[in-house]
Amino acid sequence: MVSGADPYGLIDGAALVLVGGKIAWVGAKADLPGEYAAMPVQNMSGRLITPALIDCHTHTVHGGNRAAEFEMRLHGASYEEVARAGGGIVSTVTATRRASEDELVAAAMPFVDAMIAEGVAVIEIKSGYGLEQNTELRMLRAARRIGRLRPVLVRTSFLAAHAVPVEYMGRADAYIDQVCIPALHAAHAERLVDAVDGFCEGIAFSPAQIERVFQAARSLGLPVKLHAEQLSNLGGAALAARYGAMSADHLEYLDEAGVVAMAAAGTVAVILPGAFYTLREQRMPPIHLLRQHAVPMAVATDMNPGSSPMVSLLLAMNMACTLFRMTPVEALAGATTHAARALGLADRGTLAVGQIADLAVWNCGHPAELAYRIGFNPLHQRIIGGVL
Ligand code: DI6
Ligand code: FE
Repeated sequence: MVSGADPYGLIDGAALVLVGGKIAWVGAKADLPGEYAAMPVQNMSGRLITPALIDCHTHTVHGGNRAAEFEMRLHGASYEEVARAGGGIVSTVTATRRASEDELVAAAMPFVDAMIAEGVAVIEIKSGYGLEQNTELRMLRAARRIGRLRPVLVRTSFLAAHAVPVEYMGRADAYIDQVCIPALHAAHAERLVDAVDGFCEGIAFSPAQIERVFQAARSLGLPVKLHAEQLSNLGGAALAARYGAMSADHLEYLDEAGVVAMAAAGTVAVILPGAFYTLREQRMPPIHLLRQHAVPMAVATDMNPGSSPMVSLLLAMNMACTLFRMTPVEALAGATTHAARALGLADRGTLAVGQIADLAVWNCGHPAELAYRIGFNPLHQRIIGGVL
C-alpha cells in the first residue's frame, strides 16, 4: 500500500476508507478510527495498492497503422523513400481523414482496453492527425466518446499544430492562421478541448508559430502543453513555461536554461521513452538536471502509430528506468502523481484523503516490481471512483 512516508510512502498492513467515491481515510489498519469499524470490508489479502495509473500523453485516436513503414525501414528504406511511398505522418493523416467517428472509436478501443487492463484510469488523447477542422474535431469527439463508453477519464488535447499538411506545404504560417486557430475556436465552442498542445520542431512549427497558438489558447482560457526539444533545441520548453504550461514533453535536447524556466513555472517534464526507443535516439533527456532543479517528471507512452507504437504504460515505466536511469520510485510517481499534475488534475494521482478513489490493486509485494518486469501485467483489479 502506497501513500506517504518511505520513498514510496509504503504502509505495511494498511487500510483505506472509501466514501462517496473518494478516499476518506488512509493509514495503518491498527490506527483505523472507530467510526469506520462498522463499514463493509474488502480484504485485499496483502496486495499492493497504488493510485490507478495515468497515461498523460497519447495519440490513441488515429486512422490506420504504420506497420508497412516499419517493415520498409527495416529493409533499409530511408525516411524520404518511406515518405515518397506515402508513408510517415502523412499516411496517418490520410487514413484519419478517411475514417468516420465510429471507425476512429472502434480502432482506438482495443488500445484503450489494454491500457485499462494495466490499471490505467486516466488517458490523455490528442488530436493532430486531421490537420483540417472537420477531422481535428472528429478525433476529439471520438476521444470524448471513449470516455463515455469505458470507465476511464479521457482528457483531450487539441494538437492541430502537429505537422504542416501537404496542401499547406511551405506555408506553415498560413496553416496556423487559416486552419489551426479557427479549428481551435470551433473545438472549444463544442467543449472538446481540455488543453492545447503543439509540436515545436524544425520539421513542424517554430516557437513564433507555436506562440500564436498559445495566445489563442490563452484568449480562450485554455491551459497549454508542448512537444518540445525532441529532436533539437529550439527553446520550446522555455516558451511553454512562459505560458505557464502544464507540461513540456519529450525534452531529449532540453538545456539547463530550459530546465530552470520549467522549474520556475511549475511545468511538468513528460518523459517519453517509447519514442526515444523506436527512433533509436542517442540523446537522453537531462534527468539529472530535472532532478537537481526539482522539476516533477511524468512518464507516458506517447502511444502513436509512428514514433511510439507502444500501448503499455508499465513498459514505459520500465524503459524510463533502464534507458534513462530514472528510479522505480520516480517511474511510479511519473505514472501517477506527476502525470495527474501534467493534466491539471489536482484530485487524483495520490493516495490521500479527499482524492478521487481511483486505485490499482497489484499482485506484487513491492512497488519496484511495477517498473522491473518486462511484458508482464501484475494487475489484480482497478477500483474506479471507489467502485470495484
Ligand atoms: N512527436 C512524435 O514523435 C510524434 N508526434 C510528435 O509530435 C510523431 C507522430 C507520428 O509519427 O505519427
Ligand atoms: Fe506525442
